[in-house]
Amino acid sequence: MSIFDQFKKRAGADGPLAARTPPGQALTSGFPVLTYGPTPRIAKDQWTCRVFGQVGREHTFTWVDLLAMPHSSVTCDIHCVTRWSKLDTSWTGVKFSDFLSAIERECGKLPDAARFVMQHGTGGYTTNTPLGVLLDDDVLIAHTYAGEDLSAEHGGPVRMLVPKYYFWKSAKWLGGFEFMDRDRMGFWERAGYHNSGDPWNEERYGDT
Ligand SMILES: Nc1nc2c(c(=O)[nH]1)N[C@H]1C(S)=C(S)[C@@H](COP(=O)(O)O)O[C@H]1N2
Ligand SMILES: [Mo]
Repeated sequence: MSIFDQFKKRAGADGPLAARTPPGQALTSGFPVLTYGPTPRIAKDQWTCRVFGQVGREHTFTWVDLLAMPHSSVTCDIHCVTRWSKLDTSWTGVKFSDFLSAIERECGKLPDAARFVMQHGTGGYTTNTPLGVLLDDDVLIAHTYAGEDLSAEHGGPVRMLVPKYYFWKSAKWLGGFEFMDRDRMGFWERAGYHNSGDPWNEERYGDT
């Protein structure tokens, strides 16, 4: 085997890892930081998540509230539209579906009109998905990465993890969920990224 083939094999360009690498992506073992604008520094006891929009009544959750919810761990591959993918990342936090149970306790049953969700990151970042996307079993409101507190650069104390979509669909410094009766585009979606963002279909850019 040539040096080049050995390198490709290590890098996952051939073999079983290739099957886990979406088209046009290259594997990285590092963890690049992709942030538009400054990095907010938020203490855990200052962290809040405001739930508003198409809900019976608004409610703001705190760090203590989050910790009291059922916890789950997810191991998944992540894919950034800037063409890096990272395999086998491990996260702990609260599944969005479990968070939704807490929302329904505090805000009342979600109205049928609540069909889309805007994730709001502290500092003004937004990204949109249909509600159904967030109900997937691997969608986490994450506060722990690889067994450690999530660092500020990667969105700590609390970020979203929506692994089936390009990583821009996972808001760092999660600060709110806005339930919506119709779809509205978030920050990168308005700037030309695809509204859906499925890496296996290479949904990188939209047609707007
Ligand atoms: N609040 C906020 N969330 C964000 C971003 C951002 O700039 N601000 N960048 C997005 C993009 S484009 C990517 S690829 C991932 C990067 O996450 P990472 O820095 O932990 O790799 O976060 C997403 N979530
Ligand atoms: Mo990104």
